[in-house]
Amino acid sequence: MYLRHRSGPGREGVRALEGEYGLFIDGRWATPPKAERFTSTNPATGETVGSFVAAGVEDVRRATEAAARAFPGWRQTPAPKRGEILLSVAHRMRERKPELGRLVTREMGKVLSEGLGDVQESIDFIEYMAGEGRRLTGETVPSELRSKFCLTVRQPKGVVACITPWNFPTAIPNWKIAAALISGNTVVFKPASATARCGAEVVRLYEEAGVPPGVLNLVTGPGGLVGNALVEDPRVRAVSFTGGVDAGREVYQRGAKGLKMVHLELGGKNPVIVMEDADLPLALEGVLFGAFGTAGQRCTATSRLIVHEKVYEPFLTMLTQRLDRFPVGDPLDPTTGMGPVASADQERKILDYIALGTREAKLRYGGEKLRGGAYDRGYFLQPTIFETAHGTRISREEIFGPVLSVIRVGTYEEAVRVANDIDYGLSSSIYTRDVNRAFRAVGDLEAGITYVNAPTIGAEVHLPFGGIKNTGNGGREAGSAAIEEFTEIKTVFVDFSARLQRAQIDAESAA
Ligand code: UN1
Repeated sequence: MYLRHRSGPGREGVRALEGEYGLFIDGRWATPPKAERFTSTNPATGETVGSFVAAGVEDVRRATEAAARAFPGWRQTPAPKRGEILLSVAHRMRERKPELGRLVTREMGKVLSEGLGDVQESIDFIEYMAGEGRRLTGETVPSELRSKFCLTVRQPKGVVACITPWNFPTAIPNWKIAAALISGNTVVFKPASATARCGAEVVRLYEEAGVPPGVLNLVTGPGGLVGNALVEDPRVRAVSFTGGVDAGREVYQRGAKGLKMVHLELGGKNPVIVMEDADLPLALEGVLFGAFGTAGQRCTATSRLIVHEKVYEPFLTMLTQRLDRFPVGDPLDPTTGMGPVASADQERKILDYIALGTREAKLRYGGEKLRGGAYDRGYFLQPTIFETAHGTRISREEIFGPVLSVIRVGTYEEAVRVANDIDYGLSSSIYTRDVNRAFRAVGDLEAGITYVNAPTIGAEVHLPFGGIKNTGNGGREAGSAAIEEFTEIKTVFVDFSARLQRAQIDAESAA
């Protein structure tokens, strides 16, 4: 017997069960018999935020079957109608933004303004995709023959798997789900276990907005089991994954066996270059937000600061003095600059890198785990700055924490060389007042995203997002690129000449 959870419009829903969630398969919340459960916790306080089913292979199968059954009906639903449902999701999310923003902060630890920003990014993207339902454009081009019409149309891929990380627990799921659904696909969604409640609440909004049963399904559980089962399921035609490089490589390889489209958004080691003519107070605010916003746990976080020697010491002094007034603490308190890191695992990994950094570079600021009082309940680290030569491990490897490596350079050319000599290529930035140099940098920096006089974080949803090198495998999400990821192109030739016309052969003689 499945335990049915009360859920849906007009009813008490899962909150009545105090954050206890089932799987959402074929339009129903249910807990499989003898299911094991896991919990998510607040990284600031250690309190439990939600309890979830550790799904098994059999649950994944039921979810992909439900998605496959729902696919013919959903693909036939006119895209503008699909868009109306998305608009309703966005509307509901706007109404619940304060509550959802707090949930993001409670479950993931980013400060409340950023928790609300995460939800706003979801709303923006869902609304943008709703409008896309009235476009989904193809191309119309001339034929080489007479009385023949050539065009392309977009078709959905089928069942897609969306596997998402914990650092943007509502935004990244919505980037994937809304783009997949407007394109006519059906979805099986697996959120990161650490932020599964945010994932489940996102799904509830789609449910309440009237997404038909089976069109969006939720499975929770460990990536090694649930994620792999999803990627390998023969019904799944495409996979969209955001996470670490090692996991991404594995997803890619497993997907390749089934010749699936695998979209990967992986790591970054994003540089900010501060040139000698930069507006230093502006660069200071940008570096602070880029490096220590979300406690450095963004793929786009500023993790390398490349500074021209002429402004090196003054800029670093400004930065460290500013950090003295950058309180680390309760992420729900609006005066807090930085909250905890997301989990014990994260904390351990970051502290290991800090220990490594003290051996291979010079610790300039921070470097400690914060202790005493409320700090002891969570994973609070000091914002940390190392002065380092280019090439050290801390300046090359993705740490995903509030650790900034600062590298001194003598020229623009050296700055670009250092910026580009890295395995990743997501975001990049240059602060300079020289417009010629700024535009040169746009061409020179090897990355999917370049900012001028702005930090490496803060991408807007209607532009493509993604990177080169180990950051991904060539795709882009968000923007119009999102539609490309989730559709197949069909090329159509309509011959209305009422006779056989042969391309390449008859073109010369066509009358
Ligand atoms: C991520 O860190 O994976 O540009 C996404 C930004 C956000 C998205 C980051 N809009 O920082």
